[in-house]
Amino acid sequence: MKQSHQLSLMGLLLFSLIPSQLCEICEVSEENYIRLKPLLNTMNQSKYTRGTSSSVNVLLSLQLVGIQNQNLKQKLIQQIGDIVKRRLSQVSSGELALIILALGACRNPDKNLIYDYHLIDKLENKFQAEIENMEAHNGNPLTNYYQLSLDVLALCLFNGNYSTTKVVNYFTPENKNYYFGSQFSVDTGAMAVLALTCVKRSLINGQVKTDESNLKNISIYIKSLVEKILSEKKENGLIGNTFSTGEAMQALFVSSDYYHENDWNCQQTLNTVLTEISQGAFRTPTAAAQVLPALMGKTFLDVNKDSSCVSAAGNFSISTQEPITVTTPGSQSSISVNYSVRINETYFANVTVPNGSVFLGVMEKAQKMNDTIFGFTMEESSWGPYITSVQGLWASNNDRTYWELLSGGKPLSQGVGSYVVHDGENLEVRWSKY
Ligand code: CBY
Repeated sequence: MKQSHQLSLMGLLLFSLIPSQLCEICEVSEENYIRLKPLLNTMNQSKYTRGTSSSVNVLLSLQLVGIQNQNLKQKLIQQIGDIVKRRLSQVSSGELALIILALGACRNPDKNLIYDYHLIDKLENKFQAEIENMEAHNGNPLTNYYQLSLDVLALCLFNGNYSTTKVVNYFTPENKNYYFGSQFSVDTGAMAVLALTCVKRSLINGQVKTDESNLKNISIYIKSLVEKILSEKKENGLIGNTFSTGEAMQALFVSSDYYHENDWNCQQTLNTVLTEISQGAFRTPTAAAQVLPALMGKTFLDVNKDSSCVSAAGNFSISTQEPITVTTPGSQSSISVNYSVRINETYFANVTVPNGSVFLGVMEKAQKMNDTIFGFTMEESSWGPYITSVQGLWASNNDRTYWELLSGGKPLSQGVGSYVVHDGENLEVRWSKY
């Protein structure tokens, strides 16, 4: 091959590997901000007494979009401050990453907490522990790849130490941790795209040095993950399901060099999410917090833009009106459902609960009826209660086992604390592998 030819081929190759950093963003227009109000009401009216993650998710979201609700922000920062001072050892790697993102998102005094309490060093250690667990337990991290992606993202944005080669080794798109069973996890893939994009940008800027092949591989991974995310796009524009769409949008905003304009109709996705908001789909604070940034054209990569976190949206008021409670109309005051626990055998019960009850109400009633068969334990997560054991059989991240929730044989897309059950429904908790 002639040298000039070789040169132009090289140029072409470089051009395709180091795409411009332009972003395709569609966002809610100012006159439509009113349609976001239910999200803000949910975040504002929450009690934030349980767990850590929902307050962290909400603070990060408010900081990113520049909402000026000082009362709420102060309350959240104080809570997070308490966690940082008192019980950091109990916090998972991804939760710590979120804390760093939330505290670091704005030019404000709370940012100092990150450095005063050495949060970056501590995150490096927690990330290392995730990797060691993978090495000891068949590639299974202590938590999951959604959290590992958050770890890499926070380390990358706040100049922590991480090995680019390890990132390249562990984040290959074929890795089983992107999947639950045969289902690609859009939430996980989206968070990985954000993390890998940050790593790619710091390699290109020369902030981090590495060999060419790592940069090339990271670009290849982003492209492949973006394809997987887009292949989960539904006819109505949602990507994955209602709750993963916001994060998928963020991933697609930062990776527009890797797909064609016609591959994604952002406006359609945005409109469907707005409709879902009006139907009350985002009634938990974490759900509201995770969808809001994308709707306002923001991504987690904007965290280190060092802005003062004030925006046009900042002033729109938040009412104190109570959220509409979920009660289905009708005269029936109680309903009956079929509930079963499936391990190898299936154990049935017919359970009567008040109309409007959530899945957890059914489980509690069944437990009262027969504690040996229907006894269970749970822990608080950012999304509400998570079932950890039934009949004394415990879910395990090392074994990739969990208690799956189903209705009519189909997996639910909400947890036990938010799924409202219907009369005559066949509910099941099933011992499963992911
Ligand atoms: N967050 C995390 O660490 C969680 C990451 C996440 C990918 C998460 C979804 C996405 C997100 N945005 O937070 C996730 N789920 C994971 C990793 C998991 C696994 C947890 C174990 C582990 N290795 O960490 C696992 C076991 C596969 C899982 N989720 C199970 C379940 C079911 C829980 C049932 C129970 N035992 O209580 C359930 C209810 C699915 C089912 N049918 O059984 C489930 N998850 C759901 C529905 C969800 C969505 C919640 C939506 C909602 N409105 O409540 C979810 C947003 C989420 C939380 N899971 Co998981 C995904 C979705 O539908 N888009 C970081 C941390 C700092 O907060």
